[in-house]
Amino acid sequence: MFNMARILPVFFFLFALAFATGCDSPASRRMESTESATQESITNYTGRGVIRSLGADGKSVVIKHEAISNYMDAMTMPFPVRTPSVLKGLVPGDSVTFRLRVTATDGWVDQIERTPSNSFPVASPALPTNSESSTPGPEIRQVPVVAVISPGEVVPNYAFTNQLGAAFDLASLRGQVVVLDFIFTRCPFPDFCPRLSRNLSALQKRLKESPPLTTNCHLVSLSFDPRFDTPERLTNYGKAYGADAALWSLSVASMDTVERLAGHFELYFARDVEPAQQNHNLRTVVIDRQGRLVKVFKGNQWTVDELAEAVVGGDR
Ligand SMILES: [Cu+2]
Repeated sequence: MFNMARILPVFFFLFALAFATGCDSPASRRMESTESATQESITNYTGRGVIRSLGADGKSVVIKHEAISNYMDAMTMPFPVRTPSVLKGLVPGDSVTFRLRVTATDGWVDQIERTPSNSFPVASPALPTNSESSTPGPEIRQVPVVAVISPGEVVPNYAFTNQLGAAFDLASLRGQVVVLDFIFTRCPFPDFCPRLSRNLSALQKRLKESPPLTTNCHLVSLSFDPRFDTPERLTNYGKAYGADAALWSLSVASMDTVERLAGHFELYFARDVEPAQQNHNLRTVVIDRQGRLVKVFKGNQWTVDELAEAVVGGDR
C-alpha cells in the first residue's frame, strides 16, 4: 500500500520552511470546542503536504507532509480517514492542509482542504535506480534484494537478540508457531507500531489462556531501528504492553537481517532518518510449526481474532 516509502527517502524532503507556521482554521476550532465534551481525549494537529495516493475504499490517504508542529517531523505516510466524503474531489498531487486527530490509541484525518498548487515544493520521485551509470550517493543504501515469500514456503533462518540480550533464531522456534511483526519503539503514531504491539499484547493474553498455544506459539517483534532499540529499551517498551519474555521476544538483529526479512514480506521503512521521519508500512507475519509462511497481515485493519485464527491454523 505504501511503495513511496521505498523509493522516496525522507531526506529528499524540501522542508518548505516558508510554511513552517500553521494555524487552525476557525472551522476546526469550532469543531474542537463542540467535541470537547466527549470523554475521549483528542488532540488536533494541523499539517500541510501533498497527496500521494488515495485508498480505493476512501478510508485512507497517503500524504507527504511537512513537520507537524509538536507531533511529528516531515514524512510520507498513510493516514486513516473515517468518513470517505472527506476525500471527495481530491486527487494525487493536490497540495493540501489537513487536520489530524489523535487519541491515545488512534489517529485519523477528518478535514482536508486543497491549497493553491505550487504552494508546497514537491521532491521529484525520480531516484537513481538500476542504471549502472548512476553511482549511488553516500545517502543511498543498497538494500539486499530477496524473494517475496508466499504462503506455504519456508521462511529462511535468521538470528536475533531478544530484550534480555539472549540470542535466538527462527530455527530454534521450529515446533512453535511464530508471529513476527516489525516495529520501532519511538514510533509516534498510535495507529502504527503501538497498535501492532497492542494487538500482540492481546494475542499474548489469549495464548496464556489457551494452554496448548502457550507453549506452541512465540511472538517476535523485530525493531527496524536497531541503533536506538537496545535490549534495555525493548524491555521497557515491552513492559508497557505486558510482554512476557518467555512468549514474546522484542528483538534486534543486524541491519542486514532486518532488511532481508522485511524484503520477504514487503515491509518498507526508511533508513538512517530521524525517528519522527520514519516512513514505514506494517506487516505481521504468521509462520507455522514447520517454519512455513501461513499468512501476512498487511496494514493495521485486521483483528486479533483473525490473527489468533491464523495462529491456530499454523499449529498443526
Ligand atoms: Cu511505527
